[in-house]
Amino acid sequence: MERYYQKDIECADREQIRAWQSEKLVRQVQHVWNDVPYYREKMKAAGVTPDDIRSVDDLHKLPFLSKADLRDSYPYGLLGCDLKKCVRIQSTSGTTGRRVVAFYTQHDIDLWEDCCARAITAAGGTDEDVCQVSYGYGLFTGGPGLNGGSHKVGCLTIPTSSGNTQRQIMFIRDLNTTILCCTPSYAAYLGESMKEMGLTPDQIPLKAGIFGAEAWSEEMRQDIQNTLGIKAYDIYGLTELSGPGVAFECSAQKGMHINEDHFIPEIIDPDTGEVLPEGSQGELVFTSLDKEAYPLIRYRTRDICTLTYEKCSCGRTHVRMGKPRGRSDDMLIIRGVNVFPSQIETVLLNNGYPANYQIIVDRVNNTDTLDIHVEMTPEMFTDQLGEVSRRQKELAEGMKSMLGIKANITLVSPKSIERSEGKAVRVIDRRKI
Ligand code: DLL
Repeated sequence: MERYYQKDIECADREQIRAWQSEKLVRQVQHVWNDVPYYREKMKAAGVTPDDIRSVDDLHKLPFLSKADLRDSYPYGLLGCDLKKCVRIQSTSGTTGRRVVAFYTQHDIDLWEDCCARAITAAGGTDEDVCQVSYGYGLFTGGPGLNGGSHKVGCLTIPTSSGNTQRQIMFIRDLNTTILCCTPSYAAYLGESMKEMGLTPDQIPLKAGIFGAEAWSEEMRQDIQNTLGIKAYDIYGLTELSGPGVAFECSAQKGMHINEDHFIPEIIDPDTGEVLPEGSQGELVFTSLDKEAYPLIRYRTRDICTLTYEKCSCGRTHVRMGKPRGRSDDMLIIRGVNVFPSQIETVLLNNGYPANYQIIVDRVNNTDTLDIHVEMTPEMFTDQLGEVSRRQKELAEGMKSMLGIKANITLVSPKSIERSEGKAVRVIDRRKI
């Protein structure tokens, strides 16, 4: 049963998709004008009224919303309906400043879970599957979103939440879990733990994984797929727009289809705000089309990626986003050079190291320093100093050619870098600027 492969919507032609988007956009803009004074003021300041918005072609006239707007209007300033109609909040995992609190009506939750159900279906999930949801449950959207999607698909759902690795593995083996949902870093850790227990991929019942909530490289995908013997699918989303399921990968594994019946994406130049042509790399901006409680227009995600409208071999026509290469605010500027953690990860995985590393940036005598601590695998572990220093030098050269700046590499013993059960913390920036 594939109730959530909604072919009439997911494979509609472009003209049809634009017609739906235009109709919904007009309605959504009227909704925020009437019900969200904060955004109405922004529209007035930009000299736009709902009458100016007749189709998707007018989208660029509308003002952007940024994370700062969300924080300034905390907690109720962007609420689009009577609080009485809301049935849930979720909140971001942000570590600095005020949290973002997103509100949901029952209708909003239904649509969100539909999006997650599409993602599970695209990963091959049906009501025959056992789906273990090892994303955190609670304020974080990962657990609740995929839990709801899994129910809709009709999978037997195991709500383990994150953590307690031995118990995760016990459920996978005893209940024959076929689909695993968690962050890619936790999937890698589960794989490593199962390997240590002597389990080979054919002894692990999993067939697919739905991994997201943080940036991960193609190399990391290969690693996870090989250790667990699965196909690993990417999934994207953010609390402000509902949670996971804004976009998801299909069997082609070539970019994530954005649920265009619910969201309009744009790519802009993060410095000027100018909308960029197809294929350009820039900041991803979303307009939600159906949300009642927390409708966001032209919300700047700060995620950097590209969009492609090229035909996908799976038959879906919804636009695909490339893997975000980190957030614009994840980007480190070291000695004036832009460095993304994902570039560092690519060098490590290409050289046979696991994705267990920590990036430490500091400023000594007014000069930025970049130190990368990298775990060795048990196979490469040695106490011969000459061999360790040869490896460090080799890796430093690889980093120099990828990043264009010098990095100090320290190889550390296996398992010495703390593992994460949710989003991994890779960067420690000690600079006081
Ligand atoms: O991370 C929602 C989510 C849960 C997505 C489970 C996928 C799976 P937030 O905590 O609000 O929500 O963080 C959103 O995480 O703006 C991206 O920077 C990053 N992110 C999410 N998915 C991906 C992905 C959830 N597949 C922020 N690849 C987003 C890269 C991702 N980064």
